[in-house]
Amino acid sequence: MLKIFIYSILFFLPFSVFAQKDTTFALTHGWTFSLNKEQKSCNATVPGSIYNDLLGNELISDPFTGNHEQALQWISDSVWYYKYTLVVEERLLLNQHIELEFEGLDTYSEVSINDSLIFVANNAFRTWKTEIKKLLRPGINEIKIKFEPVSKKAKSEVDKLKYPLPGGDRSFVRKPQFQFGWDFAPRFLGCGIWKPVKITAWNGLKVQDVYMIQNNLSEKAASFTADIEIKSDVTNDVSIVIIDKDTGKQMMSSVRKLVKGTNHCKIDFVVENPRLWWCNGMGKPEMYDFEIKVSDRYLHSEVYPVSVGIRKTEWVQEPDSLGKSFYLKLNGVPVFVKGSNVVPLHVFPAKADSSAYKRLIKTVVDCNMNMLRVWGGGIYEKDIFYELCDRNGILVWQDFMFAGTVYPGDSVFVNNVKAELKDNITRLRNHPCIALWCGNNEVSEGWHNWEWQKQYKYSLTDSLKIWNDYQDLFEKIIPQMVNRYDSARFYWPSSPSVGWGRKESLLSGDSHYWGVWWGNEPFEAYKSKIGRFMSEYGFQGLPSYKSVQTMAGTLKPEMSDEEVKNHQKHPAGFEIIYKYLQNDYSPPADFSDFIYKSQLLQAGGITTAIEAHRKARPYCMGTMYWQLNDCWPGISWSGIDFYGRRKAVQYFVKKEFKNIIITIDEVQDTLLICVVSDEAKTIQKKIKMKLMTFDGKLLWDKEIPVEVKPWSVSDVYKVSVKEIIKKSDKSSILFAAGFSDEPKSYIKTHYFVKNKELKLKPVEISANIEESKEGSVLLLKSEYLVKNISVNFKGENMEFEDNYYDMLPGETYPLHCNKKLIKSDLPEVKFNYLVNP
Ligand code: BMA
Repeated sequence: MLKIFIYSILFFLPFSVFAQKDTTFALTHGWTFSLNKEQKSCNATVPGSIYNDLLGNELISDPFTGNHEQALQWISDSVWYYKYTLVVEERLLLNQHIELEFEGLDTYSEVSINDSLIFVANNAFRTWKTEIKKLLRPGINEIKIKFEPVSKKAKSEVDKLKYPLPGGDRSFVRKPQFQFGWDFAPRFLGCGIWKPVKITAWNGLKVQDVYMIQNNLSEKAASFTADIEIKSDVTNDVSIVIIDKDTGKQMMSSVRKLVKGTNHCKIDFVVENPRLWWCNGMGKPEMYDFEIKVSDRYLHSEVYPVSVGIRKTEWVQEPDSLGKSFYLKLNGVPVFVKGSNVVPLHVFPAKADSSAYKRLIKTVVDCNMNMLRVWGGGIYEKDIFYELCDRNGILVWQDFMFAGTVYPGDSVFVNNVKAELKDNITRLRNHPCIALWCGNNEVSEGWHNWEWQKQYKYSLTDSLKIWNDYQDLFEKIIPQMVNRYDSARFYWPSSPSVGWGRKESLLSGDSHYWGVWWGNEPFEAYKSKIGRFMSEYGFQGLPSYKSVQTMAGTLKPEMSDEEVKNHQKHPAGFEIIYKYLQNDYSPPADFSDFIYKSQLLQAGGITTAIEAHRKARPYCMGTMYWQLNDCWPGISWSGIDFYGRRKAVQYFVKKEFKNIIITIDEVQDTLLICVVSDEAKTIQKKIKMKLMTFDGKLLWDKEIPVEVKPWSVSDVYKVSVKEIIKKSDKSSILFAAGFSDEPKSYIKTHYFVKNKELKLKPVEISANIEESKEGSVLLLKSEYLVKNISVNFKGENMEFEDNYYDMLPGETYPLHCNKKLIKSDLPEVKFNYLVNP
């Protein structure tokens, strides 16, 4: 016995005495950068970007203000050097493995350690990781990165191909496509270490990845396979334990044999009586947090956290008399998707911190959305984005990062893309929020409808080759990769499936309907151009005057100022807004009035679309407007501007996305009141309706009970317009309808003439303040109609729970805001509303 004991001590000694504790540390502080090797270095922020480092060192003017953009292009065309001094203690070198990992390098870069080259990186979407133990020495070590300009690198690729691609340089460069300039974004290519960098030292074994595969799901049980990828130095037995962190329950324990190298240990386990993951508005997004503990007899052990949401998703496409349905079933229940398209939160994505993501997702939840589309011209979002979507029940339509051009088909490009796909699919596949993978944004649409063949004079052979490359990438390679790494998830090759100019676009698949805006069709067209799943449609609205002041860098900005124009990236943006505006609104008095009216115009247009889409359920099962947010202080289609201020549309959307809404339509001589419900159960409601003059005279009213059936669209009331308005002046009366259990600002209003024909005049608004738990309540009242009131406090970023609604005459409207206001603040509360000259 003693012999065995001594023997085993001797056997384990070399391992146990020298076994180091695995450690991971981030290389965040201490980076420097310079323009060339000789120049003095300045402090750099990592993760970051060259533009922010230059700005942080006060070496350039703010790229976001005025028209500095042009003057700062040299930065993207220069070579930049980043450096890090790594002080290595002897202790670190005792570890068997030391790995250096860059989660993201933007883009063409050479990384060396102590002058030995370790990577030549060429894809901002990939992770770059390698062993560096052999290159390290005790004491001072230098990590150097040389970033080559995209323009130089891309040129050699462009020259290799004998025909041009519509995206020019950008088609060849695996870097966020919008950074090349987009119709809502500036052109700042830049470079940098845009995601975290870390060193991991480990010994014996290392868990590389855990893939949680949900097998079967019933009310009683959800069965899983955890596919645990472990790197091991030796052939060895390991114990693997899966623990539910919340309950402490051991879900499964198993001993597995590892061989030297990479191992996949598949462990089955069952969750009994599973709590399901639901999206916002349909239930709770229940999550399970597990810990996977792997340990061997040499005292090597690792605890790997992994979270899952238990749910079943199916994309249904069933032929019907008109075409083919296209909708998502979550846990067996059809989901009417309500959401928006999200673009990167910052042109230099490293600058968007977790609080920016938290604020955004909070707004998304508050606005009753259940899905976001991560648009293919941006980035595979950061982990925090998906974690927040998981925890808040926000489904994600995930595009791969290809947009608005065709791409090369050579093997170097394709292999680079394959590595990118593997990195990102494996990083994201455990997130329950991801509802589908989509190949690209508007690449198929562009090829079929944007006349590239003519514009670039492609020969028939070139055309065939380009289309063949397209099909290879988006219809073979990518689906194969999805199938290999995330086989349970649905893959959809391109969004939209058919371009909006073709009638088939409304019969099946998802649609981007741009007849309004790009096609100059009136907002009314939204009522008939309804597809199965509206994944894009939109209209620009200017950000608030305060935001325009900041972006222009002037106190009295005008639309014609170069500083303002530089923030409007659509070549005819202002003209299009103006044209639509003239149809409906009286001419703006000044730029500030133009801003205000542009917001109302946008809000009205998007409301028309959302109501039409929701009323068309189940034919149409999704509505996602373009776009939710901005990546810089720009003038765009967004609902929330870069500074976080909501435009009018965002307040409207919140109400239009509630599970149960009222719509009012005037069809010929009839007013139609309709109720749309996305609720799973029958709900009893009361609707109050009235017809009144702008100065408060009641002409007609009615209250009706309604039984709102699950997932329904029902006409609940109709009345002849003539019968109720009689001889009243149509330009000074309104019809209002609202649920009796909802706030007054939610009451829907209907007018009988265009906005510009309404008799709207300056009014007196009385305001009082009451304290509330979270801040204050403003009590607002006017004896005459206040149309689209916008309340502001010193122009600050103060959140009012609602804004831009109509205030009916003689009624008091309580308005909650998130700051404490006192009586003496009242003169600082400013109102804007619609007045016609
Ligand atoms: C959509 C998007 C973007 C674009 C937007 C507005 O189709 O996919 O490419 O910014 O239109 O034009």
